Amino acid sequence: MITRRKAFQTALAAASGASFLLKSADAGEGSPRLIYRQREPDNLETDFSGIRSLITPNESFYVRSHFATPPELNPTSWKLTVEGAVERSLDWGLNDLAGLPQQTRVAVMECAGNGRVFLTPAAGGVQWELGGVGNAEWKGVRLSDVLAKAGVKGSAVEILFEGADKGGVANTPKPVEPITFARSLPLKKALADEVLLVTQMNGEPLPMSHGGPLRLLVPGYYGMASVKWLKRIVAIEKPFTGYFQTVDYAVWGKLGDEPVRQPLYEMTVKSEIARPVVGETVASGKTYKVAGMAWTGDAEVTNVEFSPDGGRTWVPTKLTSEAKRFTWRSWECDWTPQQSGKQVLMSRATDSRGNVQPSAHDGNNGAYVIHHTLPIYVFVT
Ligand SMILES: Nc1nc2c(c(=O)[nH]1)N[C@H]1C(S)=C(S)[C@@H](COP(=O)(O)O)O[C@H]1N2
Ligand SMILES: [Mo]
Repeated sequence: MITRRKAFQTALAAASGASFLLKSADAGEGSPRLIYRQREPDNLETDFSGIRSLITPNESFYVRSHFATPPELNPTSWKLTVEGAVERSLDWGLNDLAGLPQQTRVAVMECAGNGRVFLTPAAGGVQWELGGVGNAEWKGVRLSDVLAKAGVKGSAVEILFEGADKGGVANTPKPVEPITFARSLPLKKALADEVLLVTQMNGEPLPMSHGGPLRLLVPGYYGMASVKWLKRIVAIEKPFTGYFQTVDYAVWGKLGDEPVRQPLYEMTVKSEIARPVVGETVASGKTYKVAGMAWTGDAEVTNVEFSPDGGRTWVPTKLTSEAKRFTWRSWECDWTPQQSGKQVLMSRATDSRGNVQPSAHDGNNGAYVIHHTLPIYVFVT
């Protein structure tokens, strides 16, 4: 594929004799790079156009952190407290966790704000494009095994998770005190087989930026549920109504006729086009392999369609990886553009529950759950 960028790089390399430039322009393999969306706290997204395998390498995996990384991250002195409505409180080190059966889960994690840059009118917050999502192999112990050691009492309704990080927030109205990053799970999900306390990511010790030495992993839920730098677990007898549960990472639902805040939990069906990218130049009359990924919550992606004309007509694509619970699926489609000019490409996934990506964003979701068919415009020459 000779893109305009590549032609430019080729010309530049020829002019300067610097052949290494060609190499970087050619880079068809290797790990996708990270793109800064915010500095301090660092928020980085994956260059989604560089996705070429089902597993997102650690060095390419998006980072979403609300506060500065907590300073005390020594794995040997790290303590996890489990308390609240339990028979026995636990004060465990990582060596205690290592004594439980080790489990691996491959799971996709998407920030609930991924795709925010596509919202019109523009919404505040980190301007994620396509790369606030990744798929990794996580290893650790079942949360349910740890909770069984503590003995959750029958009065518990939710399990609360607190990170070691805290700080101020931008949204108003806001509390004055520093806020800890904390989220809860309904008891049923907390006890589910897929939910892990994670110490390894893609075969390496869990990197600090991804919550090392210990994080929660909640497959099927948006990323905010997977609390990083996990310090404290509390079995609680009333639903948690903290800042990151009801103000941030919450959407408008309905109780009868009344709009009420509801915590975000499960991911919704979504697909994204990795290639071509926005603004790419593609040649008419030549076949281009459009490629991307698709994922959903606790269901399977069953179908992905492609539209070369902004959603007017749709053609089937080929799913190129197996359906596996909680992971994403790759898809591709041959496209031979005929007309030159600016064209809007879209993809649309369907899952096994019959959910289909909508054509427009639901305003009740505010700046979250951005899973409508996203317009990727390209120039056909
Ligand atoms: N303690 C803590 N946990 C956290 C966060 C955070 O800021 N602090 N961010 C959450 C959000 S919004 C997302 S999307 C994921 C991102 O995980 P990652 O940085 O490993 O990609 O972590 C979640 N867990
Ligand atoms: Mo997130």
